Amino acid sequence: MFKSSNKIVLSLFLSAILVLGFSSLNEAFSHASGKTINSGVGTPTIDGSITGSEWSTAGTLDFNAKVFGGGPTPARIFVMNDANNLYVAIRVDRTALDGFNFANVVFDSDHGAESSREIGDESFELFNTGFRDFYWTGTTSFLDTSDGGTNDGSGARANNGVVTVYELSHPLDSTDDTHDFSLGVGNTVGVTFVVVFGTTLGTTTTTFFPAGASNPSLYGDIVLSGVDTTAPTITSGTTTSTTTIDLIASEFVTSTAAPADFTVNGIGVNTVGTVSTSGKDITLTLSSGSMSDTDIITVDYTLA
Ligand SMILES: [Ca+2]
Ligand SMILES: [Ca+2]
Ligand SMILES: [Ca+2]
Ligand SMILES: [Ca+2]
Repeated sequence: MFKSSNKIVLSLFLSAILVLGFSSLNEAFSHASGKTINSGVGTPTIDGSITGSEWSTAGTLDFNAKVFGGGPTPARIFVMNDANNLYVAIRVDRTALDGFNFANVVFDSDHGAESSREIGDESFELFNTGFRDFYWTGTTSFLDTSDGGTNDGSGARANNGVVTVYELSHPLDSTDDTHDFSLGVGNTVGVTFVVVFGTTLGTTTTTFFPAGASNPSLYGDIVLSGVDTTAPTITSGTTTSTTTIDLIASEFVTSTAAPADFTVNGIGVNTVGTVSTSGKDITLTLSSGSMSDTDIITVDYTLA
């Protein structure tokens, strides 16, 4: 079989897409002291499991969750964002998935810290039946979809015998402006978290943290992180077949790296078909073209 791993020269050039600045909505007010979560940059997999380093960059806040028939039970909130989405995980010590449980995240969208919620304020939750995107009508929370809006985001929950984990995501700035917040990196937004445990809808115990949903002046804050737009330095590259290039980067690479992020130039080499990433390892598989041991290959990497 053709092997060329030490004979091809890989010249690696990096570039970055600039993330446009966002207008600032809301810098003037604050909520409960000591309840600010500085969001970290990251893109988790929404599957109800905190796996390896998945949430290692998250900002966290601990609280005690009441559970039906027991508690309080140690719990931790994790918050991350990337350029497009807000991610929240809530981990509660629990040995089995309850018959009925959900997690709800409620926002003071304009960070005004008023004593009552305002029309359009964001909330979203992972309910027994799945992810649900809400807005405040002025008197209650309604599904965005009940008013012509869209259900924006996703969620999953699972129990591994030790903890129940909820993972949720919601766009920072969807096109459903009437029913969703419009946030950008660097913004601060008021927030409170709600977890509900029970056996059925009628037998539940609810924890609000840090405050009940009705009074935003008592909420905590999430400060959205700026996003690193500098592509990782690629420290080495080898070809493991005539159509596969393995690259090693200087830092973790987002799991959302896509073929469009990479351009491969060389004799007979032009199109990246698939990209797989694992930590600092990036594997490009070409969908057209192939390499020989006399080619000089250039990889351009754009971090979206
Ligand atoms: Ca996960
Ligand atoms: Ca407000
Ligand atoms: Ca929506
Ligand atoms: Ca919404």
